[in-house]
Amino acid sequence: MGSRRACWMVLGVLALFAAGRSPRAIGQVQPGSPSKVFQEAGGVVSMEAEHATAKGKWKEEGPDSGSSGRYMTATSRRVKSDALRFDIVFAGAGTYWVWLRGLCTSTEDNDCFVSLDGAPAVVKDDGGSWKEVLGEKTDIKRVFGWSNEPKVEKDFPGRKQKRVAVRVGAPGWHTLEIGSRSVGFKIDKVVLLEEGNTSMPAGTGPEETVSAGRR
Ligand SMILES: [Ca+2]
Repeated sequence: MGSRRACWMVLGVLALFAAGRSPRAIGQVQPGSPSKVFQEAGGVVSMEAEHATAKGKWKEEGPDSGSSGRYMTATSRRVKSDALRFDIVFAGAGTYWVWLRGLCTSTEDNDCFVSLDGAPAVVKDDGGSWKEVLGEKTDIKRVFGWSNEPKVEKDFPGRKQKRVAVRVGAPGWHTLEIGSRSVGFKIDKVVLLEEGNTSMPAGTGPEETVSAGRR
């Protein structure tokens, strides 16, 4: 083989390699890599779990037939610092219901931690005061579905009717974290709806509300 022919072959292989690589690199988000930044728009924040910044032992999986794109699975138990981190720009202060599109594998492993800027999520008690919760849970198995139910102590009054919220004290940057509490707990999408909006997200939920900004 002549040296010129060999040179053209090497260039051809390099070109094929580059062409094959670039489409896969676009839009690919790996756990732990810099993620999207989200924004509140019209009282809604919508975020794919796989677009969070994953810290610690979360595994990216899917897509499955019932998931919105890919999803994240917790692989550690009660390690709050193993968390999906969502950076969000809020246009205004307010109280937001935290809807999780998720599923659990058993009633023993059916919950996660939820915090905003390091403070645990809250529910309104029977007296109308906001109280911190242990976390958020779902009893949905096998197929992804929406849940807004708190994980609270068994003696918490009216616990079945309570709904998990986070309270945003001022406009601007805030950080929502979903911490690992149950092995095998899966989260597909997270949607925040302002307090006046009491409806459950439908289907796979609203389009992602992505911000052009960078933190
Ligand atoms: Ca998803």
